Order: sequence, then C-alpha cells, then structure tokens
Amino acid sequence: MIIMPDKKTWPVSITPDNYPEFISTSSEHLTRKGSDLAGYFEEEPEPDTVIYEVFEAETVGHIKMAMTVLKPGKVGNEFHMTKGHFHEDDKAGEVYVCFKGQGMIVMQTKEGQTDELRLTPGALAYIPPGWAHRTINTGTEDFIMLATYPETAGHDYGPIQEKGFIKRVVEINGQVQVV
Ligand code: S6P
Ligand code: ZN
Repeated sequence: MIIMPDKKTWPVSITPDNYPEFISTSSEHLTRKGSDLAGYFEEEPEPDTVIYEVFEAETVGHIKMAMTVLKPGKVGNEFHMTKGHFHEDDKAGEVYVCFKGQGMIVMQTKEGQTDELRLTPGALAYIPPGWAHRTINTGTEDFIMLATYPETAGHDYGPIQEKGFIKRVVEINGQVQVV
C-alpha cells in the first residue's frame, strides 16, 4: 500500500501501520547528530551519534507535515532530545501526533511560563502559538511523531540555542524526572 500516491495533492491517512511509508516517500530528510547539538546538553554528546532524523512531506497549500524519529539514549543523565525552537510567526501553532515510543514535549513562552506533556502512541499534543517546543525520547525504542504546522511558521532557534529550556528531562534513580 502506498500512502502518498501523489505526494502533493492526494488525500492520505497516516496510521500506526503505514507511517513507515510516509518516511520512505518524504521529500526532505534531515539528520541531527551529536555534533549538531553541541551546547544543547549539559554534557557534550558524541559527535557522530545520530540523535534524530526529520522527514518532511512535499505538500502544497498552507499545511506542512514532518515526521521526527528521535533515537533512544542519553547524554550523561539527559535523555535524547530535539534542539527545540520558537516559530518565527508568533501566530503559528502546531499539532504533534505520536506514533511510536515514549516521550515528552516540553514547552515554554518568552515570558518564562513552562509546561510539559507526556506523549505515547495515539496521543495528540497541541502547541499554542508563542510556545517554544522540544521533544524528548524517555523510552528505550525510537520515538516517532508527526508534526503539522502552517507553511509560514518558520523556525527561530536562537533563543533556545543561547539560553536553553528552563526545564530539562533527566533520569534519576531509574526514573524520568523534569528538573
Ligand atoms: C516543526 C516541528 C518539528 C521539528 C522537529 C525537529 O515546526 O516542530 O518538525 O522541526 O521535531 O526539531 P527541531 O527543534 O530541531 O526543529
Ligand atoms: Zn515547530
């Protein structure tokens, strides 16, 4: 079964069974290694370790879709995570749907409000406009989620790259802790 017969203009349903076909038919593929995340963790990651991959679908119109595959693992006691970003357009929200694995999304505003949600397969997370967002793999298998967002959202990595998130997700005594 091909889920995207015409990647740009054909309606599709992405399910827990067929999501790997989304990955195989994506038009853009980005790999983030430890070297790309230098300065993000409290300890420095191994430069060649793949932390996550992003597969973006070729779409037309106002909605974009991208699937993130976040590898399991830790850097020190900190779970593997994405860089995290604000959207350049402060009116652009986003929706994540989790397909596989155990994870969290941490969010914060420029005013310093923070929140975090657990994501398990089937869960949907709504990221309101103005909230920076980062995904964390707290499990032992790949954490896979699909993001949908306005094509005009844009990504502003600067504030997080400079100051990080207020909250970090770490393992303490075998437990997932937000500190
Ligand atoms: C895009 C959306 C995701 C992330 C992806 C990687 O708005 O939030 O597709 O781009 O999870 O994270 P990051 O922070 O490195 O872009
Ligand atoms: Zn985003």
